[in-house]
Amino acid sequence: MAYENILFEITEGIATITFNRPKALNALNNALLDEFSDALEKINQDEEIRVLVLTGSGEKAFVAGADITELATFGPLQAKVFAKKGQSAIGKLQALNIPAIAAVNGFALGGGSEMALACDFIYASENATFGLPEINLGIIPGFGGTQRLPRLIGPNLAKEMIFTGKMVPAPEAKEYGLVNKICAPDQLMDEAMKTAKTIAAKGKVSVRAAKQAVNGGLNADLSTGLDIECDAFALCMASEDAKEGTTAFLEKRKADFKGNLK
Ligand code: CO8
Repeated sequence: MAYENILFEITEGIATITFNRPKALNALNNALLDEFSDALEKINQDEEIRVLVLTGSGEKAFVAGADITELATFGPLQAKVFAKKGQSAIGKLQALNIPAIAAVNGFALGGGSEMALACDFIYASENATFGLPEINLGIIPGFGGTQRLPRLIGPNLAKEMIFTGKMVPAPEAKEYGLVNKICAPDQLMDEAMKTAKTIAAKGKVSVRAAKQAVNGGLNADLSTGLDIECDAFALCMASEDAKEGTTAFLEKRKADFKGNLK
């Protein structure tokens, strides 16, 4: 599939997807969601890719939400199809077998916030603004915001954001626990890439297992979560990386993970 609404690059095992409709502040339309979904499938099939970084084109926006021009033409059935398409793409992002970092470089509104919420963590530029302003359009978040936001920042802060549609600047978003790190705008991608490289240098099996254990346990009770962790731990112990990591420690040298899924 040719991409016209996203940029997709892979460098040294790190994939970058850039939402690329800067004239519409990278708003999510049908075509963009199809391309995004296609790129995520490619990433999941490519064992050489270790980390995904998501960002937006231009200085103003990560993603300013679903494309309201397109949204305004939908009847209820089209709205349901579009909401399912967005949820499926964003679900694929959350379920990606490698870590995904959102580098939020401006407005992350509506579907844009929901996209960032499905990443494993968020770095934001000083000028980033988060929000779920759907209430101002007479609708509600439809790409998972009513579900993922309360799980991340707690129900009360999430409800305040959803009921008021308020804009949340980066420092406040960090206080909420929505954002891990705030960076100067010109440092944002460097910081995200630096962390991506750190993760990419770890064992491939253990990084994937850690993500599965955390995500698998989040929606389960503690006892089920601990079982998930045990299974993931056992899987790691069978890997070449665990052999290398423990041997390197005992030999007092730095581990040299080969990047195999064995
Ligand atoms: N969709 C389409 N176009 C957009 C969007 C958008 N979401 N946001 C901005 N644009 C366009 C503007 O129309 C404008 O285009 P043009 O230059 O042709 O007039 C251009 O981008 C620049 O925008 P502004 O001139 O408005 O820039 P400002 O700096 O004045 O304002 C804002 C920036 C505050 C981000 C403002 O553009 C804004 O409020 N945008 C809309 C934000 C919003 O409400 N997002 C939520 C959308 S709904 C959603 O995401 C629901 C997801 C679930 C859907 C479920 C489906 C059924």
